[in-house]
Amino acid sequence: MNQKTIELDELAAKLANQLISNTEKSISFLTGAGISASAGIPTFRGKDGLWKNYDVTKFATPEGFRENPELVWEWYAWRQEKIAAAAPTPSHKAISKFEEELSRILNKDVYVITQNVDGLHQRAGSSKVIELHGSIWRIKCTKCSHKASIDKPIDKSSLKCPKCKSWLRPDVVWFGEALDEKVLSKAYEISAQSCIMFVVGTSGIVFPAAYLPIIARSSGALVVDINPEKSGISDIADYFIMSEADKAVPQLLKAILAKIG
Ligand code: BJW
Repeated sequence: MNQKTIELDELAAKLANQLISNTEKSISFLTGAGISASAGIPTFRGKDGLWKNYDVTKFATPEGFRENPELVWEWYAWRQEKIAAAAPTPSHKAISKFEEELSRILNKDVYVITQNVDGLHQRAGSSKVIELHGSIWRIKCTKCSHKASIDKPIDKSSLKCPKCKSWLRPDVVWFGEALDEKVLSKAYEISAQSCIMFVVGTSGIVFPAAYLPIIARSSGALVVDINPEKSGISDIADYFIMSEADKAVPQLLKAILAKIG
């Protein structure tokens, strides 16, 4: 992909033009762990990533859970504590504000498709959030159909299903597990009818999430990748902004709104 160097103001003008001239299409964000990094929630990969010190096959696979559910729950309870103590970042807030303003000015929908399980987009006020990999704030039974939402870190003395006494597990998607069919179809549909897809803070190497920018681009969207390091998406994106999310997302979205407001 032949990406040119472009000033933020010129990029904002191109993106404003794209969203004004595609009246029927919406805007989407595909987000990953990097958007929550400045909230103090560790990413998975990279030098400060969770998996630098942990073995993924022990923590994010059904086999790992079957082998040692207590250990996996310990890891999830630790992450729940970290997430509960965190607040949405300037980038989460800017995306929510962008949704509000685009709805008001152009009656345009803004969707967030997130791989994160932390719920920070919803806490920032985004209303159209698709959680591809589930939520750390839901639990489900490994045997029966029991599911529940939780609003605080799990009590480690109640890890068994209240109905059938089997192990409860976090309602998240581990490697080798299928994503929820309805959630994935909605994500494909949104990607195909986006005129712009912003990709923020994902390594872009986990599928099927990594297909979404490809679908968006082949359906006519402009794809903007924002990441301090080159990601799996950077080369297929129309624009790659090499930056931490909080240094680029609020500024870029504000500049777009200024062009259309
Ligand atoms: C910043 C920043 C700052 C840092 N600002 N940015 C096709 C091809 C190849 C493989 C496959 C394929 N299809 C399926 C597979 C296998 C597998 C897969 O993709 N493997 C790859 C690793 C090769 N996929 C699956 O197994 C999926 N299931 C599936 O496809 O099932 C098929 C099936 C069908 C029918 C029946 C049965 C099966 C499931 C994938 C589930 C992923 N789950 C996890 C855990 C979720 C729960 C939890 O959170 O505990 O999801 S793994 C982990 O990776 C988590 C994340 O959501 C996901 C993506 O990570 P993300 O968000 O990109 O984070 P990082 O850490 O990788 O990157 C952070 C980025 O932020 C970096 O780029 C930094 O530079 C950047 N950054 N600071 C902005 N301040």
